[in-house]
Amino acid sequence: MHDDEPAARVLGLRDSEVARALEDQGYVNLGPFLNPEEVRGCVQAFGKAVERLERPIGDAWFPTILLPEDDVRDFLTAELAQRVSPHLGEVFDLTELELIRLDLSVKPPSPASELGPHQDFSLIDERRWRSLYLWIPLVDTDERNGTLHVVPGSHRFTNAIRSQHVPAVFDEVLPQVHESAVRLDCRAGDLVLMVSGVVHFSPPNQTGDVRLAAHGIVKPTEAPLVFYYADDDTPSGKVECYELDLATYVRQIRAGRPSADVPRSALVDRPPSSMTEARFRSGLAQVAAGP
Ligand SMILES: O=C(O)CCC(=O)C(=O)O
Repeated sequence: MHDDEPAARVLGLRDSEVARALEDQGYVNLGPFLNPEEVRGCVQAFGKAVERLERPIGDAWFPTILLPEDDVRDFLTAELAQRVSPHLGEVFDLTELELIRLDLSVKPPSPASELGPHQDFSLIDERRWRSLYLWIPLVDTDERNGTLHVVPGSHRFTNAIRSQHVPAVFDEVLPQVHESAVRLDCRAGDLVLMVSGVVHFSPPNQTGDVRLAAHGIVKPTEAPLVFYYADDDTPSGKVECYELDLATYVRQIRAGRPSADVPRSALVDRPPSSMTEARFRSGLAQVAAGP
């Protein structure tokens, strides 16, 4: 974000105080959202999906949107949508916002299941609009099973342009990230909302059971999806923007440069790829000073 540009507003929330909290702090736990039966249904769907995979799920954290098995991925999204979608209108004005992703965040019981500090990829032009990340744990979560941790307000001073090909890393400030983060202990079925762009992480799952969360993204309906791309052929210091549908976006994460018939919609300045301690500390001070 440039200092001279006003920050994009969070639009489409039914509760304006929730919208202000999201703009200011970048996250909010709205409490109970799915009922116990709906939570059980989502967990059972995961069990069926694993049977269909006929292979071990491994030790590392993964989102099921990246499963290569199209049928299993689609099965899970349909099962989750059946339970989550009927509630979305309680929180969002669905004439303004649309759900563009819904899958499972799977944290197997393993030291390898840690998910380090990161910002999610930006899916829209965050200088104009805000998209929101939904996180709905399907078990009670705490430090032991690797609950979500967030750095309050970090969407206000970190990169607005992020993708597989335009990374934003926090390796230089790991102690500061951990010191400034808030741990979100939740009950199964709670809804946590986060502005896409907030720095977050989840420690390894040290229990004996897999830790599941349904997670998704809503974005303003009018905002096109943007795939940010850069390689050696990109003009120095710039990022290429392509407007794609979600399936193509997910494919391009692996495939890289879009084919020549996809028009480039813009060329924008490339943000710094690694967060420095000075920038992180000054960002935190700006957040502490108020909205
Ligand atoms: O479920 C988790 O542990 C966190 C998931 C997450 O950070 C993500 O999907 O970006």
